[in-house]
Amino acid sequence: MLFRSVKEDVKDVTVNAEATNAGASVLNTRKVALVKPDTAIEVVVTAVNGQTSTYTINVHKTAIDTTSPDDILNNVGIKVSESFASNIAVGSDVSNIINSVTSKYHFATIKIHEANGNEITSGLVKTGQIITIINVGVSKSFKIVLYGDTSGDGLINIVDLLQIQKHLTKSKMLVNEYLKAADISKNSVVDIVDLLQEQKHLVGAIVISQE
Ligand SMILES: [Ca+2]
Repeated sequence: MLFRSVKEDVKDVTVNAEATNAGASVLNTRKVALVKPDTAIEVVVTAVNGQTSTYTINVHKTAIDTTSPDDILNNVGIKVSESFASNIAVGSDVSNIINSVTSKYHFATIKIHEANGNEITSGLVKTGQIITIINVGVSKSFKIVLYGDTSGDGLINIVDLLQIQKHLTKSKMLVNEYLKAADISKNSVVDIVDLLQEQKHLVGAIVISQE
């Protein structure tokens, strides 16, 4: 049996079955009204030798979910603040975020782009990547913040430590989501405390919290 979901306002579906075996024929190609929440559609296939097989397609109407992009992310455990998305574990894969959203919100669309604009469906989650959620005509984008990853490569290492240091000495300033990723203590100021926490993380004395 095949299962298909449609939105609750869909009134009918057209069954357009096609036989993959040469010589087999498919009957019952037709339009079917969807009156009830679940409709079973039978498709009869006749083989070359005259034998018939019946396949059932179960069409289920799903209520339209008007959850906002912010709430969709919050409900899968991603913390949204203004246009930033955080609380994602270091080392997570982009595909996990996509799956967690699409498995819970069937009709929502999620797209993830690298900071350079390339759309991706897998790979390490990094500071600066952009999550876009589209649901019932509402679209919103969020910049990913991985606390401690100021370089945007998805890793926390010496490169990030040096970037925070350069920011504090004002030789090279961090901005936007990269600045936010440097606020490891999450008190809205990037200072020596954040530098020390990054250092402690690198030597394994603490694990930077993404919450
Ligand atoms: Ca990094």
